[in-house]
Amino acid sequence: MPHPRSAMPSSASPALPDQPVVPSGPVRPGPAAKAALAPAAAEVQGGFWSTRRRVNGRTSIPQGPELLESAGNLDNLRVAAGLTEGAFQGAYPFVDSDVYKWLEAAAWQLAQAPSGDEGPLAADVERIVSLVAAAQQPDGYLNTWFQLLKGGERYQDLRWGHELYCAGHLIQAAVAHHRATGRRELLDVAVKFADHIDSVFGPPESGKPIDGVDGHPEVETALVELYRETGERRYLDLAGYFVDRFGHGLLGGEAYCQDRVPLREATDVEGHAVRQLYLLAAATDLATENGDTELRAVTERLWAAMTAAKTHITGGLGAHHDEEDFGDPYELPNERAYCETCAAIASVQWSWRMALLTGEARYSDLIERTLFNGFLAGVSLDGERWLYVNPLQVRDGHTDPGGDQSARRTRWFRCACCPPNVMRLLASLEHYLASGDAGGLQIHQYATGRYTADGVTVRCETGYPWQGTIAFTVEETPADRPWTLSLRIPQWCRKYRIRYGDTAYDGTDAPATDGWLRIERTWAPGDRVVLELALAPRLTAADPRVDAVRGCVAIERGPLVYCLEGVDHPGGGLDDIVLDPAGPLADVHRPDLLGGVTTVTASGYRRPRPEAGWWPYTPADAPPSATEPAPVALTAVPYYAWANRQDGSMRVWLPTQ
Ligand code: FUB
Ligand code: ZN
Repeated sequence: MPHPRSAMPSSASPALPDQPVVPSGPVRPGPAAKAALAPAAAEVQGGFWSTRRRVNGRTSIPQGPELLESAGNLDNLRVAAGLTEGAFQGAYPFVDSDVYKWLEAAAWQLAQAPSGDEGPLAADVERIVSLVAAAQQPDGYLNTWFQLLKGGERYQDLRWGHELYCAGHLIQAAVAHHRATGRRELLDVAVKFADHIDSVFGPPESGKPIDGVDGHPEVETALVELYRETGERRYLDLAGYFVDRFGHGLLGGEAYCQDRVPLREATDVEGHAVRQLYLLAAATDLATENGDTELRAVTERLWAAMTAAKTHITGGLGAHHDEEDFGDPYELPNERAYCETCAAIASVQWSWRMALLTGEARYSDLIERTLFNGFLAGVSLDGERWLYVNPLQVRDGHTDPGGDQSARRTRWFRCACCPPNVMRLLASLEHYLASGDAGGLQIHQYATGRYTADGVTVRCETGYPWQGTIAFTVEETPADRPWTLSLRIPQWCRKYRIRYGDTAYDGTDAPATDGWLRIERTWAPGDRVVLELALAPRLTAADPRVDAVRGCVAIERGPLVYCLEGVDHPGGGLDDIVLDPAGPLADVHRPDLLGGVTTVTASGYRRPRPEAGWWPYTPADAPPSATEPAPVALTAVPYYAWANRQDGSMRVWLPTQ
């Protein structure tokens, strides 16, 4: 069926869409792909994610052009296009990518607008797409930093230049624009740039001028998607060449930019977290398209290593501030947790590709943990302020004026990689929720909405994550053949019930296999299945090798990680707080608080302050203190909602003594 927008008139550009739009998202494995699952078409129509996406669509995305204007990103394009004169604005060679990520977000947003309702956003997109096209050089090259500041000196600094990284974001934006609207103005720019890159980069035997890779992977996964969109095999091969050239010293052999060891030989994630994760997303894409079992094994191995010892409870990734990189195994600090918002996004992107490739539920478990916690904390509830890094603790005496890499929400950053990245993931979120295969429909994430795969449509209604009841109604089904509805039983869930027909089953009667609860039958329209996940608050401890949190617990409820905030605990801050693990945990829904959240209360006390910083140690002795413990009622709020009331203290992990 032609997409309603495929006939949209264009005032600025006469180009008409060249093909009907089949709604699809950022990842669309090709017809010959070896993926176990294919993304399902989905709509989010209510509930938790609908609220967050409404803020994204009504506030964050519409404010993008003004922010990009005031940061100089758009002027850079104007100058490169010869439309105006001026100097390069911005601190980094990758500022163009902020524009491209915003364009991608806006494209996915346009895909959700009812036909004809795109209004100013469509006009902004069209205007900025024209600017990008005008700034492109005749041979396809485009990077305003190098065009304006470096006198056109291209590809001289692959380690830091980000030229291919920016190209990657441009390609992803173009694919999104094409998939969402059917228009190909931006796709034409992307194809021209990709062809240029293909003419310049290649292995020594290819005779091409440069045997090299970009210090920041990103173009690789983008090229695979461009192949999927255009059918042009050269882009897939180019992506494969790039992925296999990391680890050969072309970037000086540094782990930071994934050059210490060839990916196929890697045994653990390392280096700059976003770089590592984008590279692994590309490797998964290649394994999917090429049936490359060695590459698949690498991605499985590294994902297992990452989740075993390098992932914070929030799903946050990257332990170090100095190089934005992964630390050693079990090196997972609290105050200085880096957990860049972009790394959370990259993790979701990679894990979704893994989920599609393998069909395994554990990848969607991590997606859920990351989405609800480490990712969502990156944007304020009003959609106007951002966190670049996402620490797990902010101390009482913390003084931080905000800005890049700070623990304070900030309006925009000098390095503004995260905000438009959040915008594009939220705007395309429905594509990460469900999948289909020859056997039926798999629901990976629970959100009120509608999911469709291969002649099957199921509607989902739920108050998740506040409530554990998730009701499915079959709306469309083949009458004559059975199919399987697969529901992910989250890894955190200890108890569930499922009702279908007149019967209710618990986890013993209807066990989940490898995280999937599979219900196979010949369905009829109107059939209902109700899943009830027990959401009682719980305490979670970490592997004792994580020294930073040994003796601590975290409060969780359903998929949400909780934290204490200073604002809820006046009279002494959080540094001395101790939770009584034997005390009761109670949940209370508070529609008035933080846009409506379920809080968890617990009992605890403030540890008496020791008289000195060090004292002679005796087993079982408390440090000498002049004061008595003071009981405190603890109130925990979801981590994603922290720092929306004031810039105070916060902690996720709570000592138990
Ligand atoms: O280098 C481009 C982006 O800026 C990275 O992905 C982020 O980590 C930030 O350093
Ligand atoms: Zn970022």
